[in-house]
Amino acid sequence: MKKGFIKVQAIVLLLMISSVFASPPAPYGPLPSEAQLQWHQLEQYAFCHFTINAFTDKEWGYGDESPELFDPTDFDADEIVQVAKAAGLKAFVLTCKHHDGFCLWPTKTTGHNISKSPWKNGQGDLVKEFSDAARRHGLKFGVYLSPWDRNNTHYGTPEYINVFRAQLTELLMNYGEICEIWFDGANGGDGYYAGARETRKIDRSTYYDWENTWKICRKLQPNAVIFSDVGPDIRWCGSESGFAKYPCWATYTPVGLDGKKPAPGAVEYKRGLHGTVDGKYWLPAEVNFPVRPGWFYHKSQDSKVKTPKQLLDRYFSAVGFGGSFFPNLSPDQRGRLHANDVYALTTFGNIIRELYSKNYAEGATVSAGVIRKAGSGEDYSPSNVLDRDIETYWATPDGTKSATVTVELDGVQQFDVIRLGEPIHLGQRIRKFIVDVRVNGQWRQWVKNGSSVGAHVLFRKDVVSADAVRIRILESAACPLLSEVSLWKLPEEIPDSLPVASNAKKISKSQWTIKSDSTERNVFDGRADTFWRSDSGTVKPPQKSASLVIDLGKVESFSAIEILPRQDGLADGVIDQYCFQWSIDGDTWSESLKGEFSNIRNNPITQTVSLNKSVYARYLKVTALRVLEKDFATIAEIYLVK
Ligand code: FUL
Ligand code: CA
Repeated sequence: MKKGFIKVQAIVLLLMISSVFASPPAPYGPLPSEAQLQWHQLEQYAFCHFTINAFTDKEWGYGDESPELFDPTDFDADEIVQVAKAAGLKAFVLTCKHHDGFCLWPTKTTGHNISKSPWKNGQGDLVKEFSDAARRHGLKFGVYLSPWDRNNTHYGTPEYINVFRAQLTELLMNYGEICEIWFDGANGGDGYYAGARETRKIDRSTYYDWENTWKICRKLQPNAVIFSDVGPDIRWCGSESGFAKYPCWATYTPVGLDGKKPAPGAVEYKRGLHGTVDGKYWLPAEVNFPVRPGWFYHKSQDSKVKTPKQLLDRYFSAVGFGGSFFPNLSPDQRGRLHANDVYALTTFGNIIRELYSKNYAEGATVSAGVIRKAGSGEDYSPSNVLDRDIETYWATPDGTKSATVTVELDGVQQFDVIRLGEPIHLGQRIRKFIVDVRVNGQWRQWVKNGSSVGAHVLFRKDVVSADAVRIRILESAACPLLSEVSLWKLPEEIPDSLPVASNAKKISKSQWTIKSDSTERNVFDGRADTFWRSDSGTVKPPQKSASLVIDLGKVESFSAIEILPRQDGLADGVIDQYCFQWSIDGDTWSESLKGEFSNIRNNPITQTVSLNKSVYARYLKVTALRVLEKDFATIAEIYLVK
């Protein structure tokens, strides 16, 4: 008894002494939760947009679409999930309800759901099909539930929040473990609203009472991360292009609009591109982007699928900057993926597998200028950067602001990618670093402007033959820690084309003219950076709209009109409600073809309007009924497709 007591005392004393001379580094700043740590390890996962829009050729349904339109002829969840898996994607997040309000599962909250569709005689449940398939193939599963609902009669009233929460509860209770819950910017605007067909404005910062909705998520799926423009777990990177910006901090202080509290859809979202150094919350970036120009399937975009090279470029800006790579899959009317998408995704997967097949830092010897003193059971040696385990790391003593770690490779190695990581469970600390490589006995700078590191950062450079690599940490908010230094090489061939080429032919614009010689000709100069701009004050719905008439030079036949919005990132004058008319003689005009360019603010891609037949015309009239910002209209380019 006494002996045991002394032994315990001795251990306590030893622990006390070792904690005076050595102790683990104190955490710095906001820290990731357990769920966020798990999420960081996913790195790449699939989004999937599939609903009635695939059958109506729309990006945003208005909410008045009949459920009968949803009838995939050859749906195959296993095939889609297996393509995602072959692309190296580790989870699958499905749009269970998009803005049009159609629920892909037999919800009890609204009749506007899949049980009213002919598919599987109304017995189908797409959420179940996909969540089961994801699990069968070892992928996690996540759900997207659009807060904006252009179908629901209650949208805009407090009652709708109950409907929304009931839908969320169904999704979180009936489909097993959910890894991510995805809420978009929660628009509000015009819609069908059970026949009202009106505009319903909501106050985005108060209407949804997000705090209490997030509580439901926490209670029902405590391991899931919640995504929105403002978190609370994962932030939007502020772009749908697939590119974040470096440095890209895992911490973020969202700034609300007009001095209001930040809320989904009511933040200065472009700040998400970089995040905030020393930000208030741990809110790493998710880089979501469609593999096609749009989020939903459109036949006209079959040849515009991102190539393996274009996917890889985005990988280096997403995972490469410390965020996640989140490409979107768009099943077609069969309920399957087009051959170009399958090719691009699976080829991308092969490239990533090859990239990570050999770590050229393996077998290296690592040394550092300073090493933190380790207590018993602790290990802060520099060689910890080699094991690719984020929890083991090289640490420096308290008070250190700069330090160097040198990796002597196992002979001369050839590589073109370096990957670094911090043990983020202790926060994000490194602010500035340089990577040098030693070539023929000479050190030379390889990465010059290193800044954020976080869970992972990747730099892709020209292939180098070097026998040592050195990371010089120049600035750190607290004693720097490093958990990973690894070196990789990309395959020589990165394909940049697609197997199925387009057969859509565009009409030559060489004979096009306009009435005057103003900026109007900018719509057919073939340049994306020049645009037509109508005079200020010409667009003021519902009274005023700006029109542009083009003379094609001769009667042409075409079946689709393409409009490229201005490409300089500004929303001023970007048309979101259009009207087209055409004429053979310039006197008698066709009926108006009106519609909406959905999601053009976040994703300003070429907008294709199919006429569903070929028409003959020499004159085309384009009218801007509504624009996103300001009171004039702009168009960068117009194309006519045969
Ligand atoms: C946006 C939506 O408006 C788009 O349609 C798409 O779903 C994208 C992922 O989020 O907020
Ligand atoms: Ca132009």
